[in-house]
Amino acid sequence: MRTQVCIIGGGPSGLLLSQLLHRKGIDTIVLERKTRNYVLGRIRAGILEVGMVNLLREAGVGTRMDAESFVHEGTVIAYDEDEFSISFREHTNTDVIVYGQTELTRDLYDAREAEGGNIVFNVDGVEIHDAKSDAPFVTCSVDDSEHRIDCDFIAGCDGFHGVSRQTIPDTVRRDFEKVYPFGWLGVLTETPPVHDELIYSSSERGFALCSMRNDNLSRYYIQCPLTDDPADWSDEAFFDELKRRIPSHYADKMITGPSIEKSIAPLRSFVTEPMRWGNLFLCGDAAHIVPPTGAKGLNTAASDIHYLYHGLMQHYMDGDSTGLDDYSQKALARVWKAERFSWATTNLLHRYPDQTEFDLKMQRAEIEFLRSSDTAQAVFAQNYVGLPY
Ligand code: RFL
Ligand code: PHB
Repeated sequence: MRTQVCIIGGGPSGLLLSQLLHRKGIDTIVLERKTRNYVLGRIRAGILEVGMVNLLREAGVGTRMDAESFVHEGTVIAYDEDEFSISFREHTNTDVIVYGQTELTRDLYDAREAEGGNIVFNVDGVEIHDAKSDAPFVTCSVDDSEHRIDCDFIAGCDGFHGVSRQTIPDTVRRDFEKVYPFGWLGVLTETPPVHDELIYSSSERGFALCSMRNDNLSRYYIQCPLTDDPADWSDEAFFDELKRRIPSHYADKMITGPSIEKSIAPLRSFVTEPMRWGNLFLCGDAAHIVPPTGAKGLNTAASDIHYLYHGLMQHYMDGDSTGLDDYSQKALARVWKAERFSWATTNLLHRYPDQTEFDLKMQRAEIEFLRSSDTAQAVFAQNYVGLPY
């Protein structure tokens, strides 16, 4: 088999790149280790920045998103019984939308399939060969038959546990990592959200987040020890704990219901440099991870795709490789800023096992500064809605 761009990973990054390139007449093959239903079963991001929204529209997959998503002009920050709102609209003249990763991934699959896109599911043993040469190729097996895909470029969109990043030799690659001493226990319920804006809440019992997908689908999280098992958390125990971590007027009106998904995500900050090795380009979670506190994971994947898409278009349409040569540097410049915001927001709102009384006072002072300073709120809003590409 031969294609122009071989894309490893059929998550949002790989599908979005494939769909954008297809509309410019550039041929791709997407290799996905799991099934379509498995990928769609993962409950992940919920907030989209305007840059990602525009990219999805450009990819021709904006119709359902535009009809069904919800605009959020601000967010609530709560601490114990206190709270304040930060207006994105007032400080940045823009906003974010609520549209789940599951939905946008479904839209991308539907579009690729309707247009005859080549997505191969259930691939095993993907290996990247000769990435430094002008004739790279990928081998894999599907249903026990071996395949070889010759290509011009390889896009490594295979997430944090994929093979693409590991293909870059240790002598070239540098990894930067921080692992946090807690995770997030998340629950999805078919109940109306407790509030029309997200509530990020810092309490002495730990962090909590009240989010949503639509009018009758709520997504709630609580900070938990990494050693916890979701199976040990009954729905009742989860909601009891959540209610203790948010201001009581929200807790009193919260409508609870049986969970339809419950899982624990560990929190990690991670960046690998460089994001290009020869003709292999890393995108999204394959290259970087953020703790979810800033809602930046999926949005940063989208900015990588923007840079790579433009670099590939320049190469194929104008014979100019500048965009590809600049890919790693441009993507990383934005990634590190999203990393900083996600790390700082995590530090601001979570309880750490080794926190001293002094550390707690510092955290409280920072939250109160954010509450009282228009400038600090403008900085928060600017980061939350997403830095320009
Ligand atoms: P994905 O979504 O991990 O997709 C990678 C795809 O590659 C496939 N794959 C392979 N395919 C072929 N061969 C191999 N060897 C392969 N190895 C892996 C995988 O099956 C998968 O389908 O990465 P992508 O596309 O870069 O998208 C990134 C986003 O998924 C991610 O940044 C966000 O979901 C992060 N994230 C969140 N971000 C937010 O902004 N808000 C959130 O609330 C939020 N919650 C989360 C999250 C990530 C989580 N993970 C990764 C555990 C919650 C969780 C649990
Ligand atoms: C979510 O709705 O899953 C969500 C929203 C905002 C975050 C993290 C997760 O910061």
